[in-house]
Amino acid sequence: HAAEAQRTDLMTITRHVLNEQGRHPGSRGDFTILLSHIVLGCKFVASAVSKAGLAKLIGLAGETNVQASKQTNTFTNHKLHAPGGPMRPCPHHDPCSSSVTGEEQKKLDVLSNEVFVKALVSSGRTCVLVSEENEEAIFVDPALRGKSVNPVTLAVLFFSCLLLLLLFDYLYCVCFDPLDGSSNIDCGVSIGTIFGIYMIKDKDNVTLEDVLQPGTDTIAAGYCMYGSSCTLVLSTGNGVNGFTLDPSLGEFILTHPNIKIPKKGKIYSVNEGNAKNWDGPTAKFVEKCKYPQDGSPPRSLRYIGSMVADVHRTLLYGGIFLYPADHKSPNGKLRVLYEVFPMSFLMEQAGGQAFTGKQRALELAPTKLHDRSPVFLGSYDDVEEIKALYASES
Ligand code: AHM
Ligand code: MG
Repeated sequence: HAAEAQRTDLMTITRHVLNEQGRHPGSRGDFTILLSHIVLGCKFVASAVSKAGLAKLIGLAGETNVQASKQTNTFTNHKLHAPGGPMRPCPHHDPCSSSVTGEEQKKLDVLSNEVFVKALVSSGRTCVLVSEENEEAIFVDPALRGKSVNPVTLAVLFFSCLLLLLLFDYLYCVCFDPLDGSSNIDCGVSIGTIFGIYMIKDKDNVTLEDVLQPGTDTIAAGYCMYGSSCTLVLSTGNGVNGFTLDPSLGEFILTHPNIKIPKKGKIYSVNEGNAKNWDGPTAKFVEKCKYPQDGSPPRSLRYIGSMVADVHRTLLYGGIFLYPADHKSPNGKLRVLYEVFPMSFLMEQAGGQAFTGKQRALELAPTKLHDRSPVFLGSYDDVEEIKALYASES
C-alpha cells in the first residue's frame, strides 16, 4: 500500500516547500515563489544540457569568464549594467584588454547565467543577485523588487495592524553559480547549479552588505545536478531533501527525504595533482587515507572535478571532499558565496561538517563577491580528523 501511495501521491518540490511553509506562521509564499523560479531555471538548464551536443551549444561564445579575467587583473573598467544586461565584451575586441589570455566562456555557461538571472528577477522577490559569471553584483530594478518596507516601519505596522503585513513581500538575495564544473561540459560528465539564499534587510537601501553576510545567515541553499538524472537537493534550514526530475511530468519529485550523511565515510575526494603544493595537514590527511596506521582499510579515491557531483556523492555515501589551500593558491579555488557557503550549509543540515583549515566554513565573513576559501566538507568524523591535524600544527 505504501509503495502504491508513493506512486500516486507525488510529493513535488512545490508541495514540499508549501508544507514546510505551513509550519511557519506569518509566511506568505514569497519563498515558494522564489523557489519556483529557481526550479524553472534548473529545468531549462537540464533540458539545454541534455541537448547540448545535438543543439551544437557546445563551443566558445567568445566572451570571457570573470574569474579568469579577475585572476589576470586586466579587466577593470567594464560593469554589468542591468539584470540580464550586456555580458563582457570579447577580449579580442576590447582595446583595454589586449593582454587578456583568460579562459573563454562556453555557450552553456552564458545561456544558464541568462536564464537564472531572468528567472530570479522575474520572481519579483529578489533585490540583489551574485553570479559566478558576473564580476559585479546585479541590483534588481526597484520596480521589479515586489512590495516591501524597511524593518522599523514593518515593526510599527506589525503592532498597529497585523493585516497590513499582507501588503508586503519578503525579499531575498541569491548567490549562485549557474553552471559549475564547466570543464566537464564537453565530455558529458555531470555538472550543476549551486545557489544560496539570504534575506534582504531593507529593500529601499540594498547594498553589497546584503550579500557579504556570513554563511550562518543563509536561510536556504541547494544545488541541481545535471547527471544521469537531474537531481535537486535543497535545505531551507530544516534538514536536507533531494528531488529527482521526472521528465514525463516536468516535476521534481521527492526521492531522497531527510538526507543524513553517514557519520564516517570510506571515500576521500581531492585533486591529487596539486599534492606537491599542499600544506602539511592536507598532505598528512591524504597519506592516512592511503596508508592507514590504525589497521583500517585504505579509503577509495573518487574525484570528478565537478563540485556538485563530488559533493552529492559525499552527501549520499559519506566521506570527505577537499579543496585545500596550496602554495600556489593560498585561498584554494572555490568561491565562498556560491560554492563554499551553500555546500557547507547543506553538509551541516545533513549532520556533517565544513571546515576551512582555520574555522567553521559558515562563519567566514566574505569581504568581496568572488572571495575564495579552502574547504574540507563531509562526514562528521572525517572532518574532525582534518580539524585535529590543523589543530596539532598550530
Ligand atoms: P568552475 O567554476 O570554473 O567550473 O570551477 C569550479 C570547479 C568545481 O566544480 C570543482 O570542484 C573544481 O572546480 C575542480 O577544480 P580542479 O580542476 O582544480 O580540481
Ligand atoms: Mg563555475
